[in-house]
Amino acid sequence: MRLIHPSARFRPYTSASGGWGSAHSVLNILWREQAVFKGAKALLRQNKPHGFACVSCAWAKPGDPHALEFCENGAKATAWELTSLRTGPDFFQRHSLTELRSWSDHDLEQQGRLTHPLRYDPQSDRYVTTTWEQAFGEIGDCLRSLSPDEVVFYASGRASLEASFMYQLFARAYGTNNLPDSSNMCHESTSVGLQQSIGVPVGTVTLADFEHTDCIFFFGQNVGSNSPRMLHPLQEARKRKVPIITFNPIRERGLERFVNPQSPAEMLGPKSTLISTQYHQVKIGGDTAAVLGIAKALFHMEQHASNSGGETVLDHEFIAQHTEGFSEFQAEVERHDWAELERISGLGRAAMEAAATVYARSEKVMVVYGMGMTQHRQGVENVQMLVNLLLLRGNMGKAGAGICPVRGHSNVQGQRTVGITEDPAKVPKEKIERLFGFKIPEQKGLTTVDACEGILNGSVKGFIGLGGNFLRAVPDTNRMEPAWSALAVSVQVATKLNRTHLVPGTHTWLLPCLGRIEIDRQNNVEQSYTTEDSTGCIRAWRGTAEPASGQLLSEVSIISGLAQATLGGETRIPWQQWRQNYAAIRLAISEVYPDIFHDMEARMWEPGGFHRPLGASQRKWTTPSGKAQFVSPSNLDEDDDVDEVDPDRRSVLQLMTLRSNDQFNTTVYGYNDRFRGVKGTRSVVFMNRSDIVRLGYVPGEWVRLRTAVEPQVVREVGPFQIVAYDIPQGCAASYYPESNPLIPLWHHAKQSKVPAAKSIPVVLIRAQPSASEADNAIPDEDQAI
Ligand SMILES: Nc1nc2c(c(=O)[nH]1)N[C@H]1C(S)=C(S)[C@@H](COP(=O)(O)OP(=O)(O)OC[C@H]3O[C@@H](n4cnc5c(=O)[nH]c(N)nc54)[C@H](O)[C@@H]3O)O[C@H]1N2
Ligand SMILES: Nc1nc2c(c(=O)[nH]1)N[C@H]1C(S)=C(S)[C@@H](COP(=O)(O)OP(=O)(O)OC[C@H]3O[C@@H](n4cnc5c(=O)[nH]c(N)nc54)[C@H](O)[C@@H]3O)O[C@H]1N2
Ligand SMILES: [Mo]
Repeated sequence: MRLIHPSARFRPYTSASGGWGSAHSVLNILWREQAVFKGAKALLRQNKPHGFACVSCAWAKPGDPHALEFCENGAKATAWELTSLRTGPDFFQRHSLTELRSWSDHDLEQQGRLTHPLRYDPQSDRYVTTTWEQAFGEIGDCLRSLSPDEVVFYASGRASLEASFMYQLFARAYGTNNLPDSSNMCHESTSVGLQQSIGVPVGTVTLADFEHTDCIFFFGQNVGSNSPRMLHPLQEARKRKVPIITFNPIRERGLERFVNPQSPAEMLGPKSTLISTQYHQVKIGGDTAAVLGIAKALFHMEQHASNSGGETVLDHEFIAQHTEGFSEFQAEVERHDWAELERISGLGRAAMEAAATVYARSEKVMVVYGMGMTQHRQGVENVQMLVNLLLLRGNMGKAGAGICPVRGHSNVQGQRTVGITEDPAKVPKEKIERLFGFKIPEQKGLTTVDACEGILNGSVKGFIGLGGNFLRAVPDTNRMEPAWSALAVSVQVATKLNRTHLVPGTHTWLLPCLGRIEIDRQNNVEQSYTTEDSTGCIRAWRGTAEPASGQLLSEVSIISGLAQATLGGETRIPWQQWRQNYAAIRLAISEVYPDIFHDMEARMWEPGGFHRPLGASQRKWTTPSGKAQFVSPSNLDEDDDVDEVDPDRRSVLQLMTLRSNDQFNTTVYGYNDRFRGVKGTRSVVFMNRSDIVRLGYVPGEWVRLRTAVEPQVVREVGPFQIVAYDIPQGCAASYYPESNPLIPLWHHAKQSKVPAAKSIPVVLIRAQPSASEADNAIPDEDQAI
């Protein structure tokens, strides 16, 4: 089945986010996935006590849930997993991998759930069914024939705490710390930045803080599409007149207006809630300059207050008692004049002063942020600038204040907590060695970028993927695919078919697993599982729907099967016992991490779960200096790589790669991006109208995008149609994952190695659409001024 696109359109979206559009969209997908009844029934249990944790984002789930505790995109994710469609053995008999490689991401996953364990057969170029026993045995043989440091154990951020804990033990007992996860492409800038600044790798804000805060800053996060349930606490805060100050290059609808689709009064009435009270369209990569501007304004206000005997603006007591590096930071701020800060941020001085004025008036401020901060060359410093801003007025370690990174995958934060990390220094080594009777390898493992380098240079020979779509999510995808075929072993554990599964190595398996919404029975007992959300809250859940196929195994079972086949009885890890009773895994987790997980079995069912202890929330700073750290930025200019191609940067645009409202990462549900007004296509590049004219184009023209650094390697995507959009001059946007071939592998955050997917220097090249692309073009009249 190939998708017939609805015809492409572009009509700026003028309604609020949420509302009828959202309700309509939920019904649509339940219908399309043939999951109306099953899906609707499941939605009532979503994010509820004794129900399942939404498989979409990691935003906190309240202890006293609403009657319907889900959002449009959470409902889409549920329908996507509970679909009645199946990708069974007959599908693979009909289609070779060569053929399937010409299919789109959307069409692949749209085939439905995988049902049987599969092995790639090179002769017929097809996946053929195998048995679990045989698959485990053969994979075990393959892994034993490789050297452990040649194998990568990737995790995508969905697997439960139980499965994740087992997975890292498996990798380490096998002999490697090669444990990259999706976090390496996502919030690793947070983990590195916050650890240095405040001594914890995670955010400090909890749901309760939203009830106390009196001001919220929002940097580079698209709440309406990517964490819509957060719109509820934001709406509540707005009802209390809490100002929300947003920094984003484009005017995201969810950050402007919201109608709660679960409130009949709002749905029927004319009222929507204004979300952002100030909206600053900062240039891509201009946030550090913007924060320095706000700090500069605060220092001026402070000076003025001290001259006139007014109230102080900075919290001097907090700064003296709790922080280090303040005077260096202040000197750095003074070093940059307004003209420079205005040029780099793209904001006027008055805008930065306006933000500072509200900040100075507020007593309990929180900063929320997302990929717009972390996926930059200066991703780590971006995060640290946000902390600096909070520290200036003691907005850390008190109710209603703090730092709030919005994580992506629903258990990505938890995976790190239970040991999925390439850095062995971050796991309790002695305890694990003593309990389980093996030595943790000392050598640091590979991050995602390192793993890609290893695949390119042939030093990585085996790859196990616990979920995800690695080959589509990573940078430089056009260079990665050919190299991937040289893998000796590729094992992918998945729920649905994706691109990564279609590029086989010498020995290749595709192992289908239960989704988290499905009932997981072991020995006839229904098992529960746990996750940790973006606010450090740990909670138990259980699946509620019948499994998509009788052949599916849980992730826990698959890991234990692989581990037993690979390691035999080499360790004291009780794989078989754990597989049969997940409470035994939790007991082991609480023995290894007692500070966080003591009495886990009881506490995990408390309403709303339990919070992990965080020093920074008590103003205890576990940094080397014992204080919270002001960090001075090393460089305000996002892109120091461009000069080699175009020193005056006239032709170069700064490209950010975005998610639409109709996708979950590489899973493309559909071709509409409702809030941005785009329908029926993803082949677009959003540009400022004056750039379009200046570069000699007209809206609607077709172009290819080419990366403007390292010209000896041609990195191109397209053709895309130009859409005139409200975006700062010099900036452009296109969709992820289609644009991933543009990101050079080395173009990542300097300290965290998160690919700089939000600041790719590109130039345009005029192009011709194919007949079918031209057929589905956005009509000219949609772009008339
Ligand atoms: N429905 C849905 N939900 C999701 C996902 C999904 O794909 N679909 N993905 C999940 C995952 S894994 C993650 S990590 C999160 C991602 O959620 P987000 O963090 O919201 O990530 P993006 O969609 O990439 O959008 C980043 C936002 O940052 C802005 N931005 C880009 N560059 C800059 C900049 O330089 N400065 C500023 N101030 N802003 C900038 C963009 O305009 C955009 O609004 O969502 C999670 N939830
Ligand atoms: N250009 C660009 N690149 C990016 C980003 C960007 O903003 N721009 N964002 C980055 C970010 S933030 C992230 S997190 C990564 C995401 O990278 P990944 O996490 O690797 O990718 P996903 O698209 O989330 O993975 C989707 C696949 O997961 C499988 N799956 C779904 N549910 C389950 C489950 O319960 N169990 C198992 N075993 N498998 C399951 C399905 O087969 C599905 O096809 O991409 C990164 N790449
Ligand atoms: Mo993410």
